[in-house]
Amino acid sequence: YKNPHYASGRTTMVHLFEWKWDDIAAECERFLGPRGFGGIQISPPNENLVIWSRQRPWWERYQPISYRLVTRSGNEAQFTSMVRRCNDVGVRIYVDAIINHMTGTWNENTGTGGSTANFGQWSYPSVPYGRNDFNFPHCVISGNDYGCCPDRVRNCELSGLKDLNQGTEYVRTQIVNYMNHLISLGVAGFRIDAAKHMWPGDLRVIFDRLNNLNTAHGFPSGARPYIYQEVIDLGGEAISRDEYTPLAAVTEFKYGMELSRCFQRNNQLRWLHNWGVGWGLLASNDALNFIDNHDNQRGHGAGGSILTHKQAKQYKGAIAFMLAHPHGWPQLMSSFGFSDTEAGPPMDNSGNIVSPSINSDNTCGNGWICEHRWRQIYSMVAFRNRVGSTAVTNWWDNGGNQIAFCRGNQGFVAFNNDYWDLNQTLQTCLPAGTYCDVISGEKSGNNCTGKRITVGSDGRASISLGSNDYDMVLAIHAGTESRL
Ligand code: ARE
Ligand code: CA
Repeated sequence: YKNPHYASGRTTMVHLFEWKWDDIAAECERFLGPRGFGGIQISPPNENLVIWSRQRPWWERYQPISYRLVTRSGNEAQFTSMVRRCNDVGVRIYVDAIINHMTGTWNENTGTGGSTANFGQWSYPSVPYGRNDFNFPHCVISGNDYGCCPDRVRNCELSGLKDLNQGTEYVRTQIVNYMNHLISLGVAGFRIDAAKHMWPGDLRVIFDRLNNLNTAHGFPSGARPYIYQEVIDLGGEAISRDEYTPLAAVTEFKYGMELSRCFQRNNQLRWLHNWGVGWGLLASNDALNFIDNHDNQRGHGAGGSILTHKQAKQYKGAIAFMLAHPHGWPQLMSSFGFSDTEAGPPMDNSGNIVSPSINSDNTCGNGWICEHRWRQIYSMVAFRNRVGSTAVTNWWDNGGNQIAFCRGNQGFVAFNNDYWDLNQTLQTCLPAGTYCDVISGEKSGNNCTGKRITVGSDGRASISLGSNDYDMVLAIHAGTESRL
């Protein structure tokens, strides 16, 4: 369950938070496929409770009312078409699977596909689930429970969301049927929402009953779904991520927390020379890494000060480091803009999601941020694809916040997070020639709209990164996007 089954040469997925299926299909064909993205985490595809009393918040999608594939993102036909069109251009789809719980208790009780529920009876007729399918006696998780009481974290309700009992054969069967339906439609794997709140033994039974990936969508025969479990473990709790790594991959929340500290100048970049397990991170193949996610970019989920698109220069620095460094499997966040942390995606008066518009410089409009379309970010996806599994070599630092390193003889990257300029002759490990820095600009024909770097026959080059430059990163590599 730890192989993402990306198409050959691809390495990186992006979370297209709250995007519609038709828009994702188009994005695969016009951008993600051609630019070498490996996959997409999509918002939950199953029917959720409609919550008009809170102006349709983004989090209504984390309140399932059935496993029918109908949401504000689209219906089953649109979902099916999206998966087909994305797989056809080499981009995999990963589903955010909410299998710990159903809805909370609300006055409204209608779903995005018209299903209803009777919360007082724990009744969800469209599955169907009833009272016997939930954990009793009914209890709600408190903040203290995380420190002491694994049984309460797993058998009580997460913020009042009705807690399914995955220990029963019936509940397991409904969940497995839902996930196998998605596998039959061609998805490559799952994010397991709230995995900390389910017993590892129950999850193992569920995972082992999943079908192999659909060979009609280009997966090799016998391929198991990629599974990454959402377990927030910053240390000090009764439940550890180590209980889940024997099952499948795990979301590495320490990754973004530590890199955010570094790029916010609360820790020096020079210490990153042994970034990886030396920092207490998960083993590389166990880790789904990211800087921010849909929760912590808006103060939900784990605490800490996390970089987001709102602090663009530092954020692009942290993302570039993630994509330049070989540890783990990286995931990018692609957001809609917000000031209200509860607000849902751009929508019209009827609650329909408004599609992103695409500007001539590749960026998005209509309220969408589309970090994955920022040049400094998508260029580093190509960098990562190019350098492959090469090692970090020729680490250089100035004893502070200026660092540089090579990836084999395929790529070179430098960072300046100091208050003064970086002007150094450094070993790039690249063949002699002229390269275009893919951060400050890009190749256009035989020209470079950014910094030109001349690598000598000894592999060395003069590197400049001013403290007032628009970006703090410089990156060149042996691929066609950079080599002049
Ligand atoms: C909403 C309302 C609530 C209401 C509830 C029920 O906000 O006020 O009581 O509905 O009606 C998201 C939102 C929630 C939202 C929920 C359902 O974040 O606010 O509740 O959707 O609509 C814990 C879990 C972790 C979880 C985070 C948010 O361990 O699994 O909390 N993250 C996932 C998703 C979320 C989603 C859910 C789970 C639920 O990514 O987007 O919630 O499906 C320590 C612990 C962490 C703990 C954290 C916060 O750091 O280590 O484990 O995270 O505290 O409690
Ligand atoms: Ca539970």
